[in-house]
Amino acid sequence: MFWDQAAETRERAALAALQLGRLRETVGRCAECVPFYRQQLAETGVGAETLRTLDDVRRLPFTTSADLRANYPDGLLAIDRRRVSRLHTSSGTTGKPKALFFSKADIDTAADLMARCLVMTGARPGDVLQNMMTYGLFTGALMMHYGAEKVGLMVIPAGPGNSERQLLLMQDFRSTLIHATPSYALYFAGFLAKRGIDPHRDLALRKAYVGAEPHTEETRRKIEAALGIDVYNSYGLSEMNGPGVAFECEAKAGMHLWEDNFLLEIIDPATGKPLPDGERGELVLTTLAREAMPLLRYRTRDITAVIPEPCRCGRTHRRLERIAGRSDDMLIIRGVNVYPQQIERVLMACPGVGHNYLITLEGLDEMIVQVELAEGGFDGQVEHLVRLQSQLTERLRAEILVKPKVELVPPGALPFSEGKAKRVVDRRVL
Ligand code: DLL
Repeated sequence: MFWDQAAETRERAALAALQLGRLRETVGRCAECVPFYRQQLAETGVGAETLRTLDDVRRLPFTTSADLRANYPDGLLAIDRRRVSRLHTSSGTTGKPKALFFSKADIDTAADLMARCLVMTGARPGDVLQNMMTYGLFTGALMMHYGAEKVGLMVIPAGPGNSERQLLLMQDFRSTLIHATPSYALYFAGFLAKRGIDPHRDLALRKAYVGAEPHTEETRRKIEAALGIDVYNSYGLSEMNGPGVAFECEAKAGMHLWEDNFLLEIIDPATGKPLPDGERGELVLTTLAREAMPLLRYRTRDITAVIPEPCRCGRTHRRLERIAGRSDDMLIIRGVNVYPQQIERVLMACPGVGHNYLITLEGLDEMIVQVELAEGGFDGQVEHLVRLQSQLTERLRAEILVKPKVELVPPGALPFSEGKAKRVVDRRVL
C-alpha cells in the first residue's frame, strides 16, 4: 500500500529531472533571499543557471551545523517572518541551539512524507499510535503526530517516560503502534517484563517506530523479541524536518530516503570527496522543496551508505543503510577508533544481558562498560555472573580491539534519560 503511489514509484529518470528542477529553484531562492548563501554562491561562482546536471551539486558549498549556529537566530530564514508558522530547535552538544523555521507548506510537506512512511509500514486508519517521543521544541513527536493524523490514525500524545501511565494508556485504548527512541522502547520492554505483562496476551501492539538515536540491528531484534512486534527504523534530523526523512518499508532492509524532497550525497568525511553507492561515508543532504529554510549540502555527520539495488516494495527512492554512527561519536581509545554502536552490538546480542548500558572513559583511556542484567537473569549463582562477565569482556575485545572493564549491574540500576540516551561519559584526563 502507498500513500502517494505516483510519487513513491516515480521512474528514476523522471525523479532525477524533478530533482534538478527543484535544485535550481532552491539555489535560486537561496541566492535571492538568504544573504549568507548569496555571499557563498557569489564566492564560488555557482548560480541556478549554471547547474546543468545533478552532479553539479558538488560545486555548491557545504553547510555545517556551525553555519546554523553562527546565523542564529534567523540568518538563514528565506521567507518573511509573518509567513513562518513553526519554530523548532535542535540543541546538539555545545553552545547555542540551531533554530529551524517552517512555513505552513513546509509543515504540510513534512506531514505528507511522514504519512508515506507510516502507510509504507502497513499503518492504517483504525490503528492507534501511542507517541512516546518528546513533544515541544524537538521535532520528534510533533512531526510524527501530524503525519499520523493525516493518515487517519488515532494519536495518543503520551510523550516519553512515566511507564505506568504508558501501560495504562496502552491497555485502555488498545494502542497498536508506538513511536519511541530505541532506548526507551528497550527500557519499556524491561518495565513490562518486571510487571509480568505478556505483550502478546495483554496488549494490542503490532509495530514500533524507533529513531532519533543510533541503534543496532541487535537492539531492533531485542525489542522485537521482547514486545513480539515489528520494529521499523526511522531516520531524520531537525534540519531536514525531523522524522520522516528516511524510513524502512515492510521489507525492513534499509530506509527509503524521499529523494523528491532531499538530494543525497555520500562523501568522505575527511576529504569531502564523493563516494560511490554502496560505500560508507557521511550523508550530505540538500532540501529540494523547503520554503522557510532551504539548506544546501548540509553535512549531517551521520555515517551510512546507499543501497543501490531496487527494493522489492516497488518504491524507487533509494535506501540508506542503518546509520553506523556519527562521525563525531567516534572514540579514540589507546589509538584505536571505536564507535559506541560496536559495543552495543556485542551487548545486545548476548543472552542474559538486559536493556541498558553505559560506557565510561576514565583516567588515561580506561574503558568501563556497565551493563544491566536481564530481568530474572541472575539465578543466585555467582559463577554464572563471572562467566557472563568474562564472555562479554572477550567478545568486546574481539570487536573493538581494546579490553574494557565490564561491570554487571541489576536491572534498572543505570541512569535512564527520557530524551536521547546518553551512552558515553568521558571523564578522561587530557
Ligand atoms: O532526532 C529527528 C527524529 C525524531 C528522527 C524521531 C527519528 C525519529 P535531531 O534531534 O535533530 O532530530 O537529531 C538528529 O539524530 O543526525 C542522527 O545522528 C540521529 N538519528 C536520528 N534518527 C536516527 C536513526 C531527530 N534512525 C540526529 N538512527 C541525526 C541513527 C539517528 N541515528
